[in-house]
Amino acid sequence: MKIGIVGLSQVGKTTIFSLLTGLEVDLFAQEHQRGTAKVHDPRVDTLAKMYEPKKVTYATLEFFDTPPLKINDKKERTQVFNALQSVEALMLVIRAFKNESVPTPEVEKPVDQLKATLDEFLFRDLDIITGRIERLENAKRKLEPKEETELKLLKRLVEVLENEELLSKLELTDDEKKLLGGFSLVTLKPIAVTVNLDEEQFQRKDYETKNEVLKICAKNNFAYVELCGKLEMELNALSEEERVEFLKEIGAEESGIQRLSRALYNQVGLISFFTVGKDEVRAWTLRKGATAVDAAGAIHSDLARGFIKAEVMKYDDLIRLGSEKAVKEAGLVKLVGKDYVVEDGDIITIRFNI
Ligand SMILES: Nc1nc2c(ncn2[C@@H]2O[C@H](COP(=O)(O)OP(=O)(O)O)[C@@H](O)[C@H]2O)c(=O)[nH]1
Ligand SMILES: [Mg+2]
Repeated sequence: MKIGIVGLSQVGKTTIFSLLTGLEVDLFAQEHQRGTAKVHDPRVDTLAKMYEPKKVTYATLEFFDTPPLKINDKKERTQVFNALQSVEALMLVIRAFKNESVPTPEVEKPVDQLKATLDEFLFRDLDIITGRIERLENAKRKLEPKEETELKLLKRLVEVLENEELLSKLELTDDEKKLLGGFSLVTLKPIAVTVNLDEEQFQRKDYETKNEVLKICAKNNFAYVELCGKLEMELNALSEEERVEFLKEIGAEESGIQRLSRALYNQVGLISFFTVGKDEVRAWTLRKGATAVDAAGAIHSDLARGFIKAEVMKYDDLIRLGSEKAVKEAGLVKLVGKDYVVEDGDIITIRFNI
């Protein structure tokens, strides 16, 4: 799953990218960078304590950092979004932190940054769609029925965008989604808003225009995460033990980056199932609605091909009852077929034959 990090300049995009991926980055580099981030999941830690496996593997997300968007700068916008065509979701970063030594973004208030960035998203989609409409309308031939349908749909989209609304508010049929798939429209993608706070704002859990930011997020179904980039950088420099201690002191259970990775994961509609054993405890990624045979396929295509049944135990049952044996005795290990819809937190063993 690929996620693009976007926002105005000097809001902390590259800092957050570096924290998420653990990559050392040059803050002044302007080219796109990509890296992989672990999705923190305390359930994996708990399972690892229980099974003491040789290896522990977390789910991952892939991130793309981008150069800053500049307000009303079409060239810059095209560059940023062309690089993001393959991403499935966007993390939109805005800055609340105040620091005189860091130049302020083009607009200062967090809510104005959010609006300005969303406008860039809208403009991008309008550019793409109106370009396509022109090409269809200027075609020197009779349009095919499929193209007529497309043209009608595109005009519907333009109306939405011209009303300054995001395309994600539309209910599209599967056919319509397919028609639009190739355009990689920005405002159809899931969006998570991340606000970069300073320590003082982080402590009082407030910043200028927060209510307005929250309103926009709620209206558009954006995920919303607050974190303090500076604090995260300090946390990052600590050992695991010191980190736990430090987090306790500030009254948090996990770091902002850990929270962020999970919020993104959920926002994109992903769930995890687990495999457990002495060799490895591992979290695997599926889309909501995926079935047992999809789970088998995530592990290995052979398991999907030779799928017979899957044994499913619920993470919560395992924790509540304390052992796999106890879960079995309570009759809570279910044997399921191909079409079983996997739930987040299922612990799965595939029975297969090849
Ligand atoms: N004080 C403070 N500075 C930060 C924070 N996050 C990032 N910065 C600094 O802000 C500057 C811009 O950050 P950068 O990640 O390059 O922003 P980008 O332009 O959005 O990629 C850098 O000098 C960072 O060290 C933060 O939470 N607090
Ligand atoms: Mg940057």
